[in-house]
Formats: sequence, C-alpha cells, structure tokens
Amino acid sequence: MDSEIRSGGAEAGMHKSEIAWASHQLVERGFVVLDGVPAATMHEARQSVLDNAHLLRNTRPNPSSGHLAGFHRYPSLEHLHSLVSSNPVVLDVLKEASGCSLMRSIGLSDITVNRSQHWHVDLLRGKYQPYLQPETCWGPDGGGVYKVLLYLQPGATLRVLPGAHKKPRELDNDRKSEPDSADDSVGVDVTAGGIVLMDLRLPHRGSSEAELANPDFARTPKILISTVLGGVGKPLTDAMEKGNFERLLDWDALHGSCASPKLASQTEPIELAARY
Ligand SMILES: O=C(O)CCC(=O)C(=O)O
Ligand SMILES: [Fe+2]
Repeated sequence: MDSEIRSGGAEAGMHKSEIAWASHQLVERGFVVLDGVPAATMHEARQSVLDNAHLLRNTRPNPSSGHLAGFHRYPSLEHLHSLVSSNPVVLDVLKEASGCSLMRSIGLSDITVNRSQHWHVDLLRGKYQPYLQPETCWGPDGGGVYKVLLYLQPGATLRVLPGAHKKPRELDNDRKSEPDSADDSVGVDVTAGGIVLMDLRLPHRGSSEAELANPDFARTPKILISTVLGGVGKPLTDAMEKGNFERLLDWDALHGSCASPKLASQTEPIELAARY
C-alpha cells in the first residue's frame, strides 16, 4: 500500500489518512497513482473508445495513433468524462492538495490512442503561453490544477521528474521540460483502470514514436482518457480555462479533416512492459 491507494470513497475503505497520504504525494512529488476504476468499467470504456474511433484524428506519424481534444463535447463519449471528472476519491485528494473546497473541470479533456509524448508539462505552452504568468503557475497562490489520467491497460510507459513541478520553467519550448540527466526521472507503473493524478506543472513523458511502432499497439491500443480539474478560485484554473478555449478551437480547425486512426477491433488490453 505504499504506492497506490484504493478508490471508491469512504464506503470502499478509503480512510482519511490515505487521502492525506495521496495528497501529500501530489503536493511534494507532483503525482500519485490511484486504483481508479474496476475491470468491468475499464473494459466498457475501451469498447466505447474503439466504437467511436471515427471521432478520433490521426495527428501523429503512426497510422494507429488517434487523438480527440475536448471529447466531453461528443454525446457518445461524454459518459467517459465522469470517470475522470467525478471520482470521489480523486476529488477528495485534489481538494486536499489544492487547499480548495471545490474543484471544477475547465474544458480540457483528451482521449488519446497510441499517441507519443516526449517530455513536456501539461500547462499551456508555445503559442498559448501568454495566457499564463510565472506568478499564476509558481507564485504563493500558484498551481492547484491537475491532470486526471485514466489508463485503460496496464503499463509503465509514463516517466516523471518527481518534485520538478515546484521549479519555475519557461513554456516556450518543450526542451525546457527535459531532465538534466536521465537519472532524475522515474517510471510510473499503472494497472489497467489505474488513475494517475499529475500537477500540470510536472515534467513527464509517455511513449516514444519508436515504441508505438510495435504492431502490438495497433492490435491492442494504448488508450488514455483524461481531463483537467482545477481548484475553484485559483488563478491558474481560470487562466488555463481561457487559454484552452483558444487551443481547442485551433485543434478543431487544424485536425477536423484529418483521417481517423487505423485500429484492429480487438479490445483486450495487453501488458505494455517497455518503459521507453
Ligand atoms: O502516454 C502517457 O503515459 C502520458 C500522456 C500524457 O502526457 C498526457 O496525456 O498528457
Ligand atoms: Fe502530458
């Protein structure tokens, strides 16, 4: 019980001390892994994503790679949003970590399939960076906004830089989120249905394009469902919401006419053992 905690609220055996432990991890290390959803829910969620693969867009070189930004806007996928936006344990942990009595989603949701991710932070970056001020991110009332990432297969493809969310960094270029040395990063093991909570300021990476070229991924895709929840009253919550709206409109305009990913219909998840 030292790296994971059960979810499901007090009725499922979550104790106040476990919520406190998880929020402490999130505050100090910038991430924590929770048990998430039961196996049956995980399987249903995978099926829903595969049934709606036509809504995803192939925005990476790998033909089996798919992405849908703002998936909560589509009625056939909206039910999946509640898996990440209203899990009672997630909300308890985030409230304690942010010091806010209320959390809310900000319209930044994603479904990704076999999507490569080099080192980055989940704050608005590049063109959208002017929406964020260093004070909003790292000042005394900074932070308090979190990614809730549901993994629909077991794996250890995520790497993070524990504690690095506390260090201010420039957001113009993702190179500024790369580790100084590979030794600084740790791999995160996630079970199928597991939820990772991540401070948006935490540098992390997912799978590489080379790993995802393994044909196993086209047969049994790596599927992630995520949303962003922010503390009500936190300046970063409002700033992220505003900037993301522009980002989302751009995403629609840019990718609306892209092809859908090419995926096999098999839904059973496989163990993704490769770390990267
Ligand atoms: O592929 C992963 O495990 C990480 C995904 C990621 O960085 C993200 O969704 O923001
Ligand atoms: Fe990310």
